[in-house]
Amino acid sequence: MTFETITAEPNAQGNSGVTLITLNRPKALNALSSVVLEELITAFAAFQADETQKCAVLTGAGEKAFAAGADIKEMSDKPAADFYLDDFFSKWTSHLVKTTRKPWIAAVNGFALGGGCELAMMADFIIASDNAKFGQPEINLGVAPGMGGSQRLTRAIGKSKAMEMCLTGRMMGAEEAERANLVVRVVPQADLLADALKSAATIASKPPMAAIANKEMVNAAFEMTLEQGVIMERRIFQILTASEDKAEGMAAFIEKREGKWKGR
Ligand code: CO8
Repeated sequence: MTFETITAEPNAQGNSGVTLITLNRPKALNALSSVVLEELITAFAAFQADETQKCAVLTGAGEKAFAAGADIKEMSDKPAADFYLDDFFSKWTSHLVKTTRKPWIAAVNGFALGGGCELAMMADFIIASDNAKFGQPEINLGVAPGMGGSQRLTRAIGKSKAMEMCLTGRMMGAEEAERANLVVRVVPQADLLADALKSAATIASKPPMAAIANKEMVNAAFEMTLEQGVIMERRIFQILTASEDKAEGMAAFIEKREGKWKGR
């Protein structure tokens, strides 16, 4: 599959079952234009539909940015009615967060600002390079986050830090982002992609249906009461006990061998 503003590579760098998707407008710091949006939706749909692919990594081309936000040049003279009538960015969230049921990781390799930070936070988790910088600087443009930043950032790092970042537009460095639980870990920039691909390959080696179920359960913690979430978890667990992979996984443990997964 060829794209204009991104690349998508199934079985990336020899990692079976791992799709690498790269935002590829480094001169514009991988700003998220409407073409990027459409292409990302297509790439994620292809990843979701391809039974051989189990986990994806999303990163940015170049050494400076994951994505420096929505494309300001494209938005600058767009009438408000168009933002509203097109329900700007809603398709993105629904495709990347809801339709993509398989796990995916954001490997943040520099600036992740505005829509870039919001895009990273749509991932199941974030691994950051040591030069990563996160921020919601929309206030400097006379607007505010529009792709979930005010909600996901607040849930991830708490009210005080999220509020301060949205109100001042300041950037948060990688070390602080790790302390604040925004990212899983920080690695040297040169090692970022290898680290993220390794993590994705580990996930891709797990029973695929169980991986989807684990993702669904953890995400439910943000949407449900504790009681509802615990019931939902128990029901999914019970459903998984009927899977062929459960029989295989437990037999493999007892027979001291690796499991061979069917994904059902
Ligand atoms: N959009 C378009 N182009 C961009 C963007 C962007 N977000 N960010 C950088 N670029 C371009 C620059 O214009 C420049 O292009 P050119 O060479 O043609 O002038 C090139 O990338 C390199 O950028 P800089 O020269 O500025 O590089 P610096 O290293 O000096 O600065 C920064 C890097 C600090 C990242 C700086 O580029 C910057 O502040 N960028 C904008 C960051 C920002 O404000 N992001 C938020 C955008 S708004 C947003 O995401 C809102 C989403 C929700 C909207 C919801 C509506 C419903």
